[in-house]
Amino acid sequence: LNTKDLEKQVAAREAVKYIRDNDIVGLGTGSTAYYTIIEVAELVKNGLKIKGVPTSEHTASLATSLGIELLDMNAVEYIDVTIDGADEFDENLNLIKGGGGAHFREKIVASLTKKEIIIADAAKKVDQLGKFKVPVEIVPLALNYVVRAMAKLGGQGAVRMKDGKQFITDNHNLIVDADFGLIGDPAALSEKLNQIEGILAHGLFVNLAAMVIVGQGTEAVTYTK
Ligand code: DER
Repeated sequence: LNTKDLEKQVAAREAVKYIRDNDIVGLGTGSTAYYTIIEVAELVKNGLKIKGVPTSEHTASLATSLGIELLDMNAVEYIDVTIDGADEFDENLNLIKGGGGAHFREKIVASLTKKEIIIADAAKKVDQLGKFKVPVEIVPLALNYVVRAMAKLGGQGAVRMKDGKQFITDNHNLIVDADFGLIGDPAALSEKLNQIEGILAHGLFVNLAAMVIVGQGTEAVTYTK
């Protein structure tokens, strides 16, 4: 594993220490959350009794292939602990997520979760959010309206492409990655984006993370508010 992957694994191994027997565990999406799923599968093999709630079809199939029993998010009233990645996090544990295109389901799972644990390699820590563009999941018929509305807020949005075609999410929607520049007040921008009809979910996760665990070399560093 290269340094960054080792840091992801270090963070994942620290995060799974918060999982208890009979927990309902939110399973994140992305290359960092991947290491969590591997660790959880190992614990399940050794007798840990948990049920997982996946944040994407990709995570669902990976978890199932590794023997983790899954629940649909409609089957639970709360989730005990979720372990997920992020594209950026700041000192207030506000996040930008959605780099993997899964942030709508991730945000629902995070909203259901008692203890939302974010894991990351050291490069994800920033002073101010915004170097990473804000992913916004949009219902296709509202695309042009939403792009214009975000432009009025100072966000230049471009539809995410994959293999030369518009990227389609698990929920059959589009993603626009919007460049707002450095974001001085993530909570305020989040509120404004929440007002735009046609946005299913945006990647600013404000006041959702309980802690962020960062792999720094071989050490796990835990940030709390
Ligand atoms: O799409 C997502 O929200 C992912 O969690 C993403 O933000 C982090 O992906 P990575 O762990 O592959 O960098």
